[in-house]
Amino acid sequence: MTTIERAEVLLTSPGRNFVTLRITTSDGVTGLGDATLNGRELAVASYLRDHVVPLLVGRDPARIEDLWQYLFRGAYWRRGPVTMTAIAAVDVALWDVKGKVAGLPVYQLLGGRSREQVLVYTHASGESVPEMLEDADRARELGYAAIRVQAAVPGIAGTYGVKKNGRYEPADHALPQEQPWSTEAYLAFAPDYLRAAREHLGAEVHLLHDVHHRLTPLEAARFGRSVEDVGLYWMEDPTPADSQDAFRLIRQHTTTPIAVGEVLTSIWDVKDLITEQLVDYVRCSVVHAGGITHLRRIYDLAALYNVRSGSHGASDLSPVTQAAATHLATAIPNFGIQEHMGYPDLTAEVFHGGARYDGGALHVDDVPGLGVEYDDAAAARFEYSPKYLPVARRLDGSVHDW
Ligand code: EZ4
Ligand code: CO
Repeated sequence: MTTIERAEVLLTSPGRNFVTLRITTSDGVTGLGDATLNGRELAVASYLRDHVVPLLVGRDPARIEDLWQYLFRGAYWRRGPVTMTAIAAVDVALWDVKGKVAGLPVYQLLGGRSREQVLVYTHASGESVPEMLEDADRARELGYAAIRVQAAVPGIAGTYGVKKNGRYEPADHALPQEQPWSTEAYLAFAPDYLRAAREHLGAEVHLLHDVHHRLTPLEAARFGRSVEDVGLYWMEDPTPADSQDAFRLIRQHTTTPIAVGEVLTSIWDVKDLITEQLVDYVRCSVVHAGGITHLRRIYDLAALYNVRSGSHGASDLSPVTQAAATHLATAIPNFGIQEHMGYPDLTAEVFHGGARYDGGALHVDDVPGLGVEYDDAAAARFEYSPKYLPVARRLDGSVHDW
């Protein structure tokens, strides 16, 4: 019988930190899984190295579902981002192995092609509204038909979600940067720049906006209502992630579509949102929500309730995740849209291949598995060093929500 012979946890930092799990079978087939949890990378690396890899060696790599259940149900401690990212890394690496063994791209193993291409949205942002609009023009020139727009709130230094010097990398400090936050200033400013973006870009562009969990349910309801004329594709993460209940109130008051999920890690965290149709898009990711196996389960539940996918795809999710998400998006019936930011130039020196961007969409090549290779020699040139996401404080000094 073919067994899992080796599982290695690989750390590298080609432009930013990435953790990768590589599984090698007794037949010499390798598979890759992303294990990157932004700002908490070493916790997942240890979870894998110290507590998961010893359980994998000697097992049948073909039994993806059984290994998923074993690692999830068998661990006693369930859910949470560290656990679910570790399980995802194993799951995605095993799908990669299965594809290579079968000689088929992963989307074929998931039921085959449901669409010709995977619609993506990218980010446009600026320290000022004209700068944001200029960035949106650049995205249009690159062919993007869907754009997430964010502008720095005047008087609020270092607004989250805005590029600095043309680069979007929120986790770029050795210790967390503390950023001020004012809900009042944001609410007074954001509707106007969203309107300016709509006027500038015209009716045919999909416009998205990320609230980054900063509002109360009532504030989010009012905000959603106040931008209904903009016709947003979605309002992302309006409230802190802990409460699915919050969305009932938001839903009663606005027809602005709602997307949520990038910090949610299991089907139980989105169950009420989906079954009560409180959101329009689920944005969980392959890497943080238990891999292809579990995200597929979430999206299948969503399909029953007319909720569509909108997988998180920021650049802290590695090219392995981007490829896995694109395979899944190619196969599922209820795909909505996929986030696509691209990576720092150096990233391609370590991760070869993967999903290809062309004409506003992502495409996967018909190669066995996920189609991503990891270059050990290149990876060795980029040493991991701790980097944190910022922490938001209100103007009175107290910690605000994500
Ligand atoms: O804050 O990926 O939709 N994208 C985002 C990102 C996330 C980071 C967190 O690691 O909101 O900027
Ligand atoms: Co977001």
